[in-house]
Amino acid sequence: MFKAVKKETISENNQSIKSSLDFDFEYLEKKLNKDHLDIRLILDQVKKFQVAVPTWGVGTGGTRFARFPGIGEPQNIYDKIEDCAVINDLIGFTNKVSPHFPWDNVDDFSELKEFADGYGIGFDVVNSNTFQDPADGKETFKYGSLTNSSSLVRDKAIEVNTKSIENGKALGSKGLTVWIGDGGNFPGQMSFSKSLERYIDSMKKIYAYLPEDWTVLLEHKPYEPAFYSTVISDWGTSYICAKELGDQAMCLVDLGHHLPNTNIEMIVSRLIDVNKLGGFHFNDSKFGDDDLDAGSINPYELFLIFNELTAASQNNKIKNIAYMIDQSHNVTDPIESLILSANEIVNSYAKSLLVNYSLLDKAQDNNDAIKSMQILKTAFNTDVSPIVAMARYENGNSIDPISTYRTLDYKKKKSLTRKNKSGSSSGIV
Ligand code: PSV
Ligand code: MN
Repeated sequence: MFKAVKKETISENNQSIKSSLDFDFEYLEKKLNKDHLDIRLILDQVKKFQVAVPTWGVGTGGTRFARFPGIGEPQNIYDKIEDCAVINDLIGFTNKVSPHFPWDNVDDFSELKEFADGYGIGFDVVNSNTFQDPADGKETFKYGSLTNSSSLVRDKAIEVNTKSIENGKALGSKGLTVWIGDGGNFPGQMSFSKSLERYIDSMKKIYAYLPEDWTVLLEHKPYEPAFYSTVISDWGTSYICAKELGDQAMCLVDLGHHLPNTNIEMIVSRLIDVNKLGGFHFNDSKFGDDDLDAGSINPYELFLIFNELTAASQNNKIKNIAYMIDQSHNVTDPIESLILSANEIVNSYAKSLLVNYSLLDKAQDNNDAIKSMQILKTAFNTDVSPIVAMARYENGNSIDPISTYRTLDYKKKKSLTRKNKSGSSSGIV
């Protein structure tokens, strides 16, 4: 297999800090032992954790106002795969990417798959884009896609989705995420009722096209690009539609797609209970759909989400949840942001593995609010970074991925061949 980062570079960098990691790991092992926690069992689970990187996340994002590209920006899906391979070679937790169509369209998908295979990169759930106009046609999605009042436009939007499924099949994917920007800016602009009916009708056609072993993930979002009403605005609407479509339809929770102060971990629990939690888009936010780096603003919330997931998984209530990142990196090198975000996600997962759920059950049954809260806080406050670093090391990756990455001078070298288009364009991704 081809390596984006040489094995020797990783081991050279690891060599000088391995004894320090051993020291921290042994200290944590003793600490966890006191609570009858076996650090090796936790490490084994952490070593298996995977979260997919969005292909659109390795390019610099932007806002409605401007985009400031960095140097050596990926110019096409092949460059994006290379950047994702750098991330995965350094951390090992991201061996799949989640592509977006038509952004990542190529003429020959088997060639693309072969290229990615060569780097040890696979393809997770694919995404369809009907929030921008299709490049080829007369139809416009300006007034909606799957919910448009024109059946011609709806058919075009359905076609974007069925083509995405075809592309995904060629790439070895097993799922499609559908997020639409459809909605209205004015009261009265559209019928809430008819647009939802049209959504379900269009989705039924996409669902009928789905291979048997595929899942379709419905992604909700309260506002933006529509600022008065959005057709699939919340998890309740998403659930109603997934239920109507059938067992292969599940709900996807993008952490940024909730109004401020929403209890997202409770939504996660509800979707688990109704058997409709299918996947995540991880990111963080302060105000709205900010698409900031996972765990950078509210790491406790991320932990509480994993707390629900781990509790449910220990009770065999969930399987095959698609974990994906969905972020926009406006001021950082996206590779560094994605390295840290994936690690934050793994970190939260590792912390949730420290929670003693039978003790928590008892405390809850005894109405002991303080004890219950303390059980969660103790896990959250434990520094599990030696476990996550050891997982990376034992998987053959970097103990300190950011400093290893910086020794590569990767983007500077890439800038010799990857030429950015001049000027700065706007655009949210
Ligand atoms: C929309 O805000 C979203 O979260 C959807 O997942 C899109 O596919 C993605 O961002 C990229 O625009
Ligand atoms: Mn998303």
